[in-house]
Amino acid sequence: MATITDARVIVTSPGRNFVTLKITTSDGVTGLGDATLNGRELAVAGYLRDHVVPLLIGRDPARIEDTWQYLYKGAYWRRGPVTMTAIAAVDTALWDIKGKVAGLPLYELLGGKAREGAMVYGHASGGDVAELLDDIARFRDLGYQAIRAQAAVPGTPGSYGVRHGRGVYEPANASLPDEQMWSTEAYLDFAPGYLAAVRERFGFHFHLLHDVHHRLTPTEAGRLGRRLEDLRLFWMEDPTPAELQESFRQIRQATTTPIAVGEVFNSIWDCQQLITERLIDYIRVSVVHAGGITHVRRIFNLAELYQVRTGSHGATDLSPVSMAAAVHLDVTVPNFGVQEYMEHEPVTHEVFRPTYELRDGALHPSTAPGLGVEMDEEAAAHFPYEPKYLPVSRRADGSVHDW
Ligand code: GCO
Ligand code: MG
Repeated sequence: MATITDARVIVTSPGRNFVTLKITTSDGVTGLGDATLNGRELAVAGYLRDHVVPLLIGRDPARIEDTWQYLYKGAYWRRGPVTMTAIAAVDTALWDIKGKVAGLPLYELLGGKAREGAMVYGHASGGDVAELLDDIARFRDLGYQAIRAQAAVPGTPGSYGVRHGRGVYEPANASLPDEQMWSTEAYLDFAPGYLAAVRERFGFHFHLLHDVHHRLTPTEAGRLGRRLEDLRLFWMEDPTPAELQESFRQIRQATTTPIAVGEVFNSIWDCQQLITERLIDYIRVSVVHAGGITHVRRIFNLAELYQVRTGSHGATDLSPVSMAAAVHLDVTVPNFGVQEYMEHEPVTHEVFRPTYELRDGALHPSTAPGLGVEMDEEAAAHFPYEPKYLPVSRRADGSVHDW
């Protein structure tokens, strides 16, 4: 029996911070797992180094489910983003190893392909409506079949989801949290108009998405969803913070605009009511923040029973290791909906070399064994960690709002 002989946590910042777990076995096989929790990276690195790595040495790398249960139940303290991101990294690395040992790409171990590629959505944004429309045109030219649209709300600098200059949108932008302004009234006056402008200019032959980023009350969200119905959105994302899951019943009663939730969820228990009461249409959990491939597959399977489709989170803070894992899972599950995909900055690929490919608006996994991602550790050492926080938002009266 092979055993785990080494597990190392690598923190690197090629373009942005990433935490990666690299596991090595006595047969010399290595596996990678993403452990990046945006703005709280070192908490996961410490959890892994201090409390998980010592438990891995000497274990059988083939026993993925047993290791998952051991780390989840054995900690006594369950769930939470730090714990579940750490478990995810171990789980993903062990699946990578299993694939390499079998000589098979991960999707084969997960039951084989149900589709050739995973349709992705890209992030179009603009400082004003004209800029947004130009950006949508760019994504259409690149062959995207699904596009998310966000424009800066006039009078509220730092609106969520809007890219500055030509680079990728990166919300974790400051060494202490940037304070941004929020006005629900300004947003609700403005957003329906620019989403309508997108449909007027480009028509209905592509999927249009929009992220509300937890900013509204259920009443406001219901009203917005109703106003957007004729635009036939693919989804309205995170209309309201999801701790109060029954609040989605009210949104449902108000509108047929489909709802996507779950990028901040970390376990099946966070999704249970939303899925089993069909209060959402898409579940957005990701491999890295919800306990790895083992646990996310369980969530997707639950969702399938209730005709809830998948739409995993895939912003730049999910490393290419996560993206690879997501694509392998996406092509196998029957209830796949869409995969979020933000291209990483070119410098990120000096460290992480994924083999998935974007063609015709879909990500295609390669046939390389395991995840199909290499990590250049020498290159990683050239990009030391830089403290970076997500912003906070405040209302006009100075009080803190949901960001
Ligand atoms: C999305 C998300 C991101 C998050 C970011 C936080 O839909 O892609 O809302 O933009 O804000 O990933 O780390
Ligand atoms: Mg989002």
